[in-house]
Amino acid sequence: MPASSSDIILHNYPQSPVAEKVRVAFGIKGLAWHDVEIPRLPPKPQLTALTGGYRRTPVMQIGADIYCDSQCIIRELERRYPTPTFMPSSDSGLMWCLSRWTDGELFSLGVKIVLGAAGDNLPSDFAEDRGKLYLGSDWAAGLKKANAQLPHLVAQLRAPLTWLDNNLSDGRAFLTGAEAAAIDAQFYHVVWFIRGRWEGGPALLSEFQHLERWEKTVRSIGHGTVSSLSAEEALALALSSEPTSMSQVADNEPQGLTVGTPISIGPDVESGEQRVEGIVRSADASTVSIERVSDEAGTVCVHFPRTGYRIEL
Ligand SMILES: N[C@@H](CCC(=O)N[C@@H](CS)C(=O)NCC(=O)O)C(=O)O
Repeated sequence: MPASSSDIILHNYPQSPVAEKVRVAFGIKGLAWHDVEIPRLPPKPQLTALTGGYRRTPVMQIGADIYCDSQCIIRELERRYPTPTFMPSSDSGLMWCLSRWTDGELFSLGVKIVLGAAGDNLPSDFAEDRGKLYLGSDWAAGLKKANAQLPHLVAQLRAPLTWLDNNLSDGRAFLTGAEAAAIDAQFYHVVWFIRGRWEGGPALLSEFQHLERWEKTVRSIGHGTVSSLSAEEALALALSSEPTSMSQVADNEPQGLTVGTPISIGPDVESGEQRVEGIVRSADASTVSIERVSDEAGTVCVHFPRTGYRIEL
């Protein structure tokens, strides 16, 4: 079935833990979506034609609106499909703050354990690419250090696993109660990664019976309804659509952005990633959206989170 400009498209690949977070989020909301499989390593020309250079996984596309980063994707899904909510407890602010830990510190710990344990067994192109992305320019030394310090890294992970196992020990189905929340997907993706990609993962997790029960419950939610789509079809859809997001900058903008300000934006880490250029279409405390025009994708609006990203004017 051909995709329409209001359909959800996820650019991702099966092994990506951050994509798994979003796939579970689709499951929580029972959404239908199109799956575009992208390469695990750059170049990713059809993806970057849409994003303007952002190469990470996943990216969500709805017509000519392109959502970079799982934080932005989850926020937009909640806006477009409010029921069932990603925030069933009355703590949405706390949950967003907690997600900075799951997506930041916790994910990075998972990456160090998986890459560090694999050591010299990683294919060299993959080790170099992911090394630079997550450990910076001195990635080879970082990888060796992670390998040598594995027991220390595991101890860092085991503490929060113990806390959350304890949290689940009253028999609740999900982290905040009876309903699945965004934080379940946000925590689950790291557990999924550790279990599937580190040989010591299953043994570590077997210590936590409540966590393992929760893991099964989250897994049983599934990924919503998925159908595959080619990267060419996705690009053609962007070209034939117009962005639907509004054009507006909220008050008290700390970086002086206004509609039409030219900026560049990228993850706020020293990873050598290409920054994306465009003109501001909208901005508020949580999100900045830029407009770009290209022959391949036409006019697109590319959305980024504010936290974790650096804007340069
Ligand atoms: N903060 C980003 C992190 C995305 C991320 O680092 N994803 C990994 C895959 S799990 C990645 O991009 N790896 C390199 C690649 O896929 O090219 C998000 O939440 O979406």
